[in-house]
Amino acid sequence: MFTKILIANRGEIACRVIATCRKLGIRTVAVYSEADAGARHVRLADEAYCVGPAASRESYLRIDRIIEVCKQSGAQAVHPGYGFLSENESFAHACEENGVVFIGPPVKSIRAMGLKSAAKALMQQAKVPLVPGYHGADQDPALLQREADRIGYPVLIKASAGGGGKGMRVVNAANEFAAALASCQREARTSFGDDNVLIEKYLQQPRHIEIQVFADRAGNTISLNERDCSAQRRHQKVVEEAPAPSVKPDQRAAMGKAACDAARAVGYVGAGTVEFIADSQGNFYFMEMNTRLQVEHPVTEMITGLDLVEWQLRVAAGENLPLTQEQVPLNGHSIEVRIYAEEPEKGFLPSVGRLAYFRTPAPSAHVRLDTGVEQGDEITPHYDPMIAKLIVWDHTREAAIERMLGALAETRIVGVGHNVNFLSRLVGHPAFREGRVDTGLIERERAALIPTAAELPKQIFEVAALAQLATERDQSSSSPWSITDGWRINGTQTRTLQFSAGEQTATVSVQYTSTGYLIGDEPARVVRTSDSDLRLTIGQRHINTAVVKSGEQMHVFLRGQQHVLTYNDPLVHAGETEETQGGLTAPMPGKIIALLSEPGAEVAKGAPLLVMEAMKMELTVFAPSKGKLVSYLCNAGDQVKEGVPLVDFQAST
Ligand code: MV4
Repeated sequence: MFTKILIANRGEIACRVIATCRKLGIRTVAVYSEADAGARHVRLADEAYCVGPAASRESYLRIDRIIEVCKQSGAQAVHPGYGFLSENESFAHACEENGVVFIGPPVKSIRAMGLKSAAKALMQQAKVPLVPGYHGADQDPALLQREADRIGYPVLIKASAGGGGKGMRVVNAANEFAAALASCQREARTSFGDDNVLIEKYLQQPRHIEIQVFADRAGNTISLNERDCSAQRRHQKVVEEAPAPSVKPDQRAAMGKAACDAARAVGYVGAGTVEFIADSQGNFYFMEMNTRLQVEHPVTEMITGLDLVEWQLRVAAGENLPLTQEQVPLNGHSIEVRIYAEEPEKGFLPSVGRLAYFRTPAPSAHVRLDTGVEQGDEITPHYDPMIAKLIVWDHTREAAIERMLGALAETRIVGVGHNVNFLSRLVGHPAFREGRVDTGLIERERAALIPTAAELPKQIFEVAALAQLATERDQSSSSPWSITDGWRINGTQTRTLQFSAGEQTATVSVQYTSTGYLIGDEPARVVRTSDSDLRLTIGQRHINTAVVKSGEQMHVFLRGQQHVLTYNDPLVHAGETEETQGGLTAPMPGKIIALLSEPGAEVAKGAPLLVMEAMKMELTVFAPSKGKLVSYLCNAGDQVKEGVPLVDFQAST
């Protein structure tokens, strides 16, 4: 086994690989871009090397730099994760040339599956089921038209060099074919530099079912069951599960065999995924093979109890597969959702910003969370906006759905927009619950999954009001209500709190009583059980909720949905005048360029103290008043996060 490997990736998958290495006693080398200097994968690895600026092209995709770090660090092998260089033939080849083991399939397998027409021809020879279609070399438009007519409409034209849904055109009738062909070829030429196409019978709303395969160098190839990844949006997977709700044991066996035949046909070694589409009659057809570990591998791990990264490392180190096909377990049901920094309400617009608050359910035998970020970290525009993968397991699919809804309700994210509410609605949707999941589900049920902003019920505001009062009570030493006068002394026993949410405004009046509060004529109590969790009682109702304040915003987490309100706090604006605005903490994430003064120096108000570079601009941090620069808390060259103290400064009076 290796003693040290390099992980040529970032984010959750880099952290995931590091976890297995730690378990096996393998030392880890991380690479990172300038934007990721403080990232979780860098913090977790034993060593880390910067490979370039934020842009992936200049860092995570720099084959030369990554090979250089292998040599420098003495890493014996490279795990490419997914995305980036994971299916890049040149990278796999460069590793080989430099005596570093590429933890992935042989170059020839990557190449064989890279071109779809050639891959389909190979699959045909191996008797893997294919959608009726044409994947020949002759690209004469008249011939292609005849082939489409023969297959029968609707047909799908696909770019031969494409994948993941790029460059596809549906053609419903013969007279639309020529125009669709020309448009597909144009897109293929610009996107892939190759305008070859193939034609297939178009299956309406198929299921996406994929088989996890594993092969070793001794020629053993096995299937680790299937995953259903039909819940997608624009070819981006949203929910994945294993086993597939529609697959019966004999179809599983047939798909598993077909997937192993596909892998053998290209001399596969390591972890791979053979993707099929399936119709409602149980027919299935080969689509493509992904020659890497996939994002959704955890659901397979949950139902098999296996560590797929461990298997990858063992196979790459020359060991044989530890199980035979008959020994592969299939226990219970697992579901994964991808938590993205994107706003479904705004057309799934990606969101960036700092994770001001980030709480997830405690890991257990039922709940797993794979992430590359922690509270306080930044979601940047440079990379994929996935915040985390939440994975659950239970004995049955129904129980797993309940687990997922519970785990989503315990997921609290404040600071960036996210899709958690959307995921709760999707997993809780009747069609999903009943296993009626196909590739058209999200689009069809859009209205139910992304409701337009409705009036919030009064109870949300009552919860926010009680949370606000409880916060004041819990911080009573610093609460102006207890310092100044108070309501007790003055007999001001009623508080009136004002909130807004979008266009809506609400006023909640709360009376203090000896045992708690009175809202309307209902007695209320508040028990705080964590920094955000509250147990409320209003009248006879018991309400478990969580409330996170972020400036004037209050995020109320109630019954699996997150609501954002504004609390119009009369005190916030009262105390503002004396504050010197920020100044000595980093106003945004960036890099320290120069320190301009000396520790111990007495400086005048407005004296420049340091220069940093952020968002491609230089900005200077000035002394907020006359005073003493006690010490610098950073060095030139440091990458700093927003809010990090930069200077210990003592104002003189
Ligand atoms: C298809 C298809 C219908 N019929 N092929 C899209 C991604 C690529 N891997 C294959 N894709 C499809 N190929 C035929 N002959 C429908 C899709 C498809 C799809 C497949 C899987 C998951 C989501 C999808 C969404 C739209 C279309």
